[in-house]
Amino acid sequence: MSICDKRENVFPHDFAWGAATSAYQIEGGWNADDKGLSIWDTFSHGKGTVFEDQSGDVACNSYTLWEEDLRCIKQLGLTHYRMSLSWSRLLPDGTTRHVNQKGVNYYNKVINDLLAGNVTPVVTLYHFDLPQALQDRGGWTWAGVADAFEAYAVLCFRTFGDRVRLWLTLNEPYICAKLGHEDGLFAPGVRDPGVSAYRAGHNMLRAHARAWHAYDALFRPEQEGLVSLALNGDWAEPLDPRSPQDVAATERYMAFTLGWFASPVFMTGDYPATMRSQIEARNLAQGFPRDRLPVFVDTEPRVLGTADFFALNYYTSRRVRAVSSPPGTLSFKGDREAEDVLDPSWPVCGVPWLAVVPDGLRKLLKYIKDTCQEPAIYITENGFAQVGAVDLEDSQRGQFYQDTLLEVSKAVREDGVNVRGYFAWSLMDNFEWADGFSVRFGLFHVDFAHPQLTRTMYRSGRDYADIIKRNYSQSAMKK
Ligand code: GBH
Repeated sequence: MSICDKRENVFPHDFAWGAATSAYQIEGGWNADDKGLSIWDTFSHGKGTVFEDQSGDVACNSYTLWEEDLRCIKQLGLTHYRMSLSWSRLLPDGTTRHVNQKGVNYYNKVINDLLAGNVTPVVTLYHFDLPQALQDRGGWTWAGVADAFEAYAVLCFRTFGDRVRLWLTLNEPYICAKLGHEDGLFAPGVRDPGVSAYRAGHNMLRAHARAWHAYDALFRPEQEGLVSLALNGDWAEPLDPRSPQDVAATERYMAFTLGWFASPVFMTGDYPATMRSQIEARNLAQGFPRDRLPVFVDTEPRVLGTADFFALNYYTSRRVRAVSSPPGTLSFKGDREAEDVLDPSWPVCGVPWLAVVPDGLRKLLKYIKDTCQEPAIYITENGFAQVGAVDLEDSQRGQFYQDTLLEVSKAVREDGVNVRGYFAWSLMDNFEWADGFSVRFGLFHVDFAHPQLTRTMYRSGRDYADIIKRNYSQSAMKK
């Protein structure tokens, strides 16, 4: 039975039906109106970092074409829209010494237009685009970045918090730490295996915690909003479920991905025990620096409990097997001693990394319920990519959303998971980071060759709108 046939009200009446974007991926206007540079401006302007040397200089030009985006949002019938703010558009040098009023005006208009259209904004403060001026001081590996982030967050809460009630501080610190500082595939393009990723991750947690505490003390009493951070996580299962090595490797894999950030914030206040023991054992055995995985100190604001809900970005699932690391090579993968592979029975959509496994989401939701003290959960990203020739009749993607939301409804109804909302990635095709414009995640097609950057609804956009309408009106009837 498909989700469309369900008579009963499976989603809560106030379930958030959303779509998501991020500033650098859609805005363009990279140097318009006094915007400062971000690390993605720098990184994408370098040679050989992005597919065909593309950049987000123009992207969907949402800085100018916001009203087109709003039309798309309304056409889908979204109740919520997740967007991010460009730190360096608001604070060109990353600090509050100079606030760029034109940036403030832009986001005020976006937020006000959403509210006027009865759409609830969900605002991410940081989605991969650190001000270059802060990178020049060491970026996320520099301890002072937490002060700068706190000041930026306070400015945003003060400026927009009278209208924004749902905040995300950081998007996917795992990706920023690992791809940005271990692999060098994302900005800032640092390749410093086994060291910088942990340091960057630690400072991101410190920064997040500062922002949450600032909100809690200064703004929550009046604004009554909620603050969290968006964590990405694949669901993982052992390649060979009968192999104790693979089972243990799967636990390590989960600890070194979702657990890296979920454990300090939701579970224990520290990194997962397996992560600590793996890294410490390797430091000892191989003479690596002993302080590779930083320590949480109690002279700093506490990290445990600094999220008012769980925000999950889920895309795919993995099979995991144990690998032993070659001695003497310092690396994240070496520390983890776990390797992920695709299950040949899973269909892969577009990009090689995206195996389509909707029931992996259901299992991951249950896992989060069980390990993170039954938090309220928003699925802040989930989506399906298209590559190559554009197909506006993308019935596969519509089916994907249908199948996935059926699994979410089972998590709610059968597993008792408190899922509060779902955000499709993405509202429209956009700059897909290192893959440039070659990978299309949109519910709307964007014609990047056309000067107007025309947005056209895919068939999957109609399908998603239908799902929303059906569930929304059903729940309205039941209310
Ligand atoms: C999310 O990142 C982001 O929040 C969003 O901005 C992005 O557009 C969306 O997902 C889709 O990717 O195997 O070397 O090709 C998810 C992080 C980063 C996961 C790139 C897959 C592929 C690396 N994604 N990664 S590779």
